[in-house]
Amino acid sequence: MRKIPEISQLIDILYQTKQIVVLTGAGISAESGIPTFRGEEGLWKQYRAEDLATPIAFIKDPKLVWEWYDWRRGIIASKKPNAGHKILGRWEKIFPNFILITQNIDGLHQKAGSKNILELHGNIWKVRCTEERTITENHDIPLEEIPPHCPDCGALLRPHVVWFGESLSSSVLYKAFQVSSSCEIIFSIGTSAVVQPAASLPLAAAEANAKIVEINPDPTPLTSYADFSFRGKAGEILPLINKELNKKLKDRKE
Ligand code: BJW
Repeated sequence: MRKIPEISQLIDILYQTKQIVVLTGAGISAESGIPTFRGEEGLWKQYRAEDLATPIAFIKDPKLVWEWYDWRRGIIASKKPNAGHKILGRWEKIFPNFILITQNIDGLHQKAGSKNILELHGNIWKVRCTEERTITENHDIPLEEIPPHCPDCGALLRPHVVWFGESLSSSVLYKAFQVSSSCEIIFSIGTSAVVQPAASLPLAAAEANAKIVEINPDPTPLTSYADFSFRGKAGEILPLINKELNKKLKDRKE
């Protein structure tokens, strides 16, 4: 098995850390078979974000936008959490103050057992009434009607996700900055670190003297700020870190 020298240093820090924050992006779900947004295989190579992931696109053509989300819901529904999701689910039980902030809307972290989650960009399994703003769960695959309408008032329903140019939930964002600015270590896993305001969370943590750990096969704008930079897939690197962490925890018990 591959040995990465930095891991033992990271474990020493993790072992003494009380506040851990993990920020995840589409890359953590890539090994589950869910496409990322950017890069050669990313959704934005095939589709234009302006046509599908903005409020203007939805006003212009709600059917087109919903067809795209219906297609993505079909893909996501058939996918399972991978080793990366599962390890983060377990860390929540090991570390007393562990918060997971995700940009992902796929719900795979919850499927892997994570509970303490801040979903920055919403959830693809929720729909929101464009008139009443009520949010409900909807797991229909395919959707019964495209575009779907609110059963109570008949108005259009929209995916409960955050599109470009839209504000994130202020309470979720406030909490995300609060925990990032008070943690001792922040992991940035599987995100290109270009979409704001999520990309600023690790920097807010660093300003408050937290260590930054990045896990990504490719460098990102965050890489030069990272104290630990693991160049690889989340589903490979997280098990390596977890293995060393378990060894250390076992030694402590003995
Ligand atoms: C692996 C891997 C493996 C592969 N293991 N890793 C300040 C400056 C400039 C612009 C702005 C700014 N503030 C706001 C903006 C505008 C905009 C923005 O940031 N634009 C930039 C792109 C320039 N932000 C917004 O509009 C946000 N709203 C906002 O801030 O409101 C106030 C405001 C508005 C306008 C102006 C100013 C203020 C909202 C952003 C909403 C993003 N929405 C989406 C769609 C969600 C719904 C859906 O899924 O349909 O969210 S876009 C898309 O990008 C999605 C993601 O959550 C998000 C981030 O992408 P992510 O997760 O990083 O994925 P990728 O594909 O980019 O990267 C994957 C990474 O994984 C890669 O690095 C791979 O290498 C790696 N990887 N395999 C580990 N196995």
